[in-house]
Amino acid sequence: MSTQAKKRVLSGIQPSGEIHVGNWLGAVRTWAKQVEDQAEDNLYCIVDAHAITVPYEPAELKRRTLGLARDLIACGVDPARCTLFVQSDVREHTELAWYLATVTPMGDLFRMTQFKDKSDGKEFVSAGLFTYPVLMSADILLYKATIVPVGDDQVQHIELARETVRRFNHRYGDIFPEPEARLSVTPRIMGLDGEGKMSKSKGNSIDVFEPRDSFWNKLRTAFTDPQRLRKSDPGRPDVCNVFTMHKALGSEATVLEVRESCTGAKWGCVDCKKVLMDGFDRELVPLRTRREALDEGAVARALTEGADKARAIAAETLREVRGAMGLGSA
Ligand code: AQP
Repeated sequence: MSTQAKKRVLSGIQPSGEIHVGNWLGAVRTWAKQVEDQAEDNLYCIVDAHAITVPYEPAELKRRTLGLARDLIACGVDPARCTLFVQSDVREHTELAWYLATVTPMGDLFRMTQFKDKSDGKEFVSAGLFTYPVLMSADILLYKATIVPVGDDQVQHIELARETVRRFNHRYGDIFPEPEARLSVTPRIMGLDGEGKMSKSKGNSIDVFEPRDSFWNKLRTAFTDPQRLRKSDPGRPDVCNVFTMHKALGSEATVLEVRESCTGAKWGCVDCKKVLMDGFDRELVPLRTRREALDEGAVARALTEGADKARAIAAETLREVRGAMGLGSA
């Protein structure tokens, strides 16, 4: 199948911290599978322009951006088989965001849950945080991507992108296709404290590449079913974050065994977590080995090449958009 005939996939991740188990099970592991399958044309970007919508350190951002690229490649997002790039290296993202902002109602942006969560109680809330979903729409629409593999926290933003397509196309002609979210079997991994979703910025995460000892120490103490106080109490797998992770990592037989051992109070939570840790080891050890072997120069070159490929598509879309909107002198 030629690249043109393939559906296009676009997704992104912020360089706002280390990749955690939520990012990996919710999104990045799906990206890697799709890159391996080659059934679609895959573009993945490190969305540094999104990460500056909250206070940050410039030097730290640069370090994290390059570190994240290395981690993504180690996770299987192979730049030889997809387009991996840094968002701000393709300036068309911010240009298209401005144009899309003119067809996005402020009322819709005020309804965004992520904006409410991230702005709640903050003394300074940037306009960039408010218009974050418009930039995300631009990320997707710039490539006319129709599939967006994300965790469930991003579904509302994709719904907004679909609305934006309808508004834009109604006003300016049939330019963009409507994108759809693609969710993994574990679209929401809760934080270790069980208080909310696992997040880089909330200090409630286990990082994919953290040393095995600290990985296990965090997993061992992770929140489970609050009603299960003793091993003899029957557990409720469907409310347990550890069971959710088993669903992603275990075989069907393991998931069934975990369910029965939990509801039948045959295993305690630590027994259950040891089996989960085996699942993590099985998948993460090869990623760690691959990461060790990655050379910084090669990662930087891959990003340059990725940006060149992305820019070629982005420039063509913007040419079409500017024409349809009557912008510019030419
Ligand atoms: N807890 C989660 N469970 C499942 N999927 C998740 N994702 C994030 N957290 C979970 C998905 O990971 C992808 C990359 O996320 P992001 O870095 O772009 O932004 P985020 O959703 O805001 O992630 P964080 O970790 O919570 O970052 P901070 O703390 O910086 O805001 C997305 O597809 C996301 O859905």
